[in-house]
Amino acid sequence: MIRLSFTCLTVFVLCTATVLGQSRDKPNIIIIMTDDLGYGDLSCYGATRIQTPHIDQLARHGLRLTNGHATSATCTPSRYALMTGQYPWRRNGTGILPGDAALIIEPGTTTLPSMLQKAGYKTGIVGKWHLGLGTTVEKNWNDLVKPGPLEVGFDYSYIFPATADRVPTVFLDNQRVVALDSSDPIHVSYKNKIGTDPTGKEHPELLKLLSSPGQGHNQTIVNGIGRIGYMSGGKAARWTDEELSTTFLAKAKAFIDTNQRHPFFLYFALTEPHVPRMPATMFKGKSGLGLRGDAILQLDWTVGQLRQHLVQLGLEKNTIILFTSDNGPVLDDGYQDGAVTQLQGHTPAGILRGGKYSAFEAGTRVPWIMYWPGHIKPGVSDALVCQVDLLHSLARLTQQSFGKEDAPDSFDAWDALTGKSAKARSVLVEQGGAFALVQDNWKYIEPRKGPAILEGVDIESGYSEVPQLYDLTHDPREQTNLATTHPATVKALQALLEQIRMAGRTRP
Ligand code: NG6
Ligand code: CA
Repeated sequence: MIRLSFTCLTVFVLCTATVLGQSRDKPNIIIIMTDDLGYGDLSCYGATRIQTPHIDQLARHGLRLTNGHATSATCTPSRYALMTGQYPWRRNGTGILPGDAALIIEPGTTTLPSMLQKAGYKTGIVGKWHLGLGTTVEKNWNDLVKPGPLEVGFDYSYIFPATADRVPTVFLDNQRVVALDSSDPIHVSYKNKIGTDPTGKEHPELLKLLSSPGQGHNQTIVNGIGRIGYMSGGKAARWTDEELSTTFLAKAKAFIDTNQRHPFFLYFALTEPHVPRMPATMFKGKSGLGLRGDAILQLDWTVGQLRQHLVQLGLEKNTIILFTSDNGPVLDDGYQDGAVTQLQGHTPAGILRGGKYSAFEAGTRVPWIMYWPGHIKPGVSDALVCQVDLLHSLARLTQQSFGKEDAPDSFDAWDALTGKSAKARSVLVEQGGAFALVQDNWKYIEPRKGPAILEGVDIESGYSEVPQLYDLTHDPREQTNLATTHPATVKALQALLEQIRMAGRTRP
C-alpha cells in the first residue's frame, strides 16, 4: 500500500513536473545577447563608475566567466556563429550586413534554435537579428518578408532587421512589418537617396543626436537621428528609439507567458549599448556617463524586469539565463552622444586592450554569466569558452544529436558552463580585423597591414606587420610582444591557425 502510494506520488510528481515544464533536462533557456557591451562595463566585472545591480545579482548567484568569447569583434559574424556553430569566417558574406541584406543562413541548416525545436522547445527571438532577411537585397518590405528567423528554427520572431542605426527602422512581427499602412509603403536603398525624407547630411539642424564627422550616419533621418541607408514611406511603422527596449521587454514577457507550460528557448537580443543610444526618458542623464552609460542602466533594468517576471510565474528555478555580448565596446561609433566626453574614467574594456573591431582581447572577450538557481553553483570560472560552442553544449543538455557536417566548430562546453569543470577549450580562433589564435596561455596575432588605431572609433586594431605573441596569463593586457624571443611558439601557432582554416572544421 505504502509502495503503491509512493509509485502514484512519483507518477504524479513526474506528470506535474512535465506539465509545468519542470523537467530537469529540458529547463527553459534564455540567452540575453547585448550589443557592444564591453568586458569592463558591468560592476560585477569591476566597473566602479557605473552600477548594474540586476546583472550583478545574476553574477552573484551564478557562474561568472572571465574568459568567455564571441567568435568575432563585430555583430553579424558573432551572431552567425552563435546560430550555426560554425566559425563565420569560413563563409563569405558574414561581415557586418547592411539593413537590406538577404538571409545568410541557409534554411534547413541545423541551427541552435532548430536543434532546440527538435528537442521539443518552443523557440523565440525578440530583438536584434542582423543576419539578413529574404533571398535578395531588393525585397518587398510591404509583403511577407522571408525567409528569416522562422525559416531557420524560430517558432516566433519579433525583431528589427539589422542595427538600430540602419534603415529600415521598423519591427517585424514574424514576417510582417508592424503597424505598416498599406497606403504608405516602405522602400529601402543603401545606394541612392529615395523619397523626400530629409537626410542628416542635408539637414543637420533637424538632428537631436549629432552624427560624428566622417563616420556616415547622415542619411535618412528617423526620430531626429540620421541613419545609415535611405528609406521612404512606412511613417506609422517607424520606431521611436526611446521605446525600443520596453517594446522588446514586453514581447519577451509575452513569449514567456504564452509558452510557460512548454520548455522554451528565448533569444533575447537587446540593442544596448549599441548606437544610436537613445534610452527611455527615465534613464536619460541617470548614469552621469552620457547616453552610453544611461543605455547600460536601461539594459540592467530590463534584465531585472525579465528575471522578476520569471519569479512571478514561478519559472525562475527552471530557467537558465545566459547573459553575454556580441562583441567588445566602442565609445564613438558614429554619434556625438557624450560617450567620450563624459566617460569620467569608466573603462568599458576593463583590464583588457582593444575593443570592438579589434584583434586584441577586448574585441571578443565579453561578459558571460550563467544563472540557473539550484543547478549552477555561484562562482567564477576562467575556462575558455566561445559562443560558437552553445549549439553543441545545449544539444548535450537536451540530449540531442546532430550530423557530422553540422556545427563544425562547436564543442561541448556544458561542464565548464555549469561550473562542473574548470576547463573547456584549449584553442580558439578570434576574429578581429586581423585573426588571432589562443592556445592555453598563448595568444598569437597574425600580421596584417593597417592602422594601429582605427580612425573615428579610436580603438587599437591589433594590426601589425610583424607577428605578435602575448602570454595572457602573465600579461592579460597584451603589452609585451614575445614573438622575437619565442619564434618556435609563433611558428607553431601560425601553423595551427593555418591548419584550422584549411580543415574547414575543428570538431572531430
Ligand atoms: C559600422 C558602423 C557602426 C556600427 C557597426 C555595426 C560606420 C562608420 N560604422 O560599419 O556605426 O553600425 O558597423 O555594429 O558605418 S555591429 O555591432 O552591428 O557589428
Ligand atoms: Ca555588436
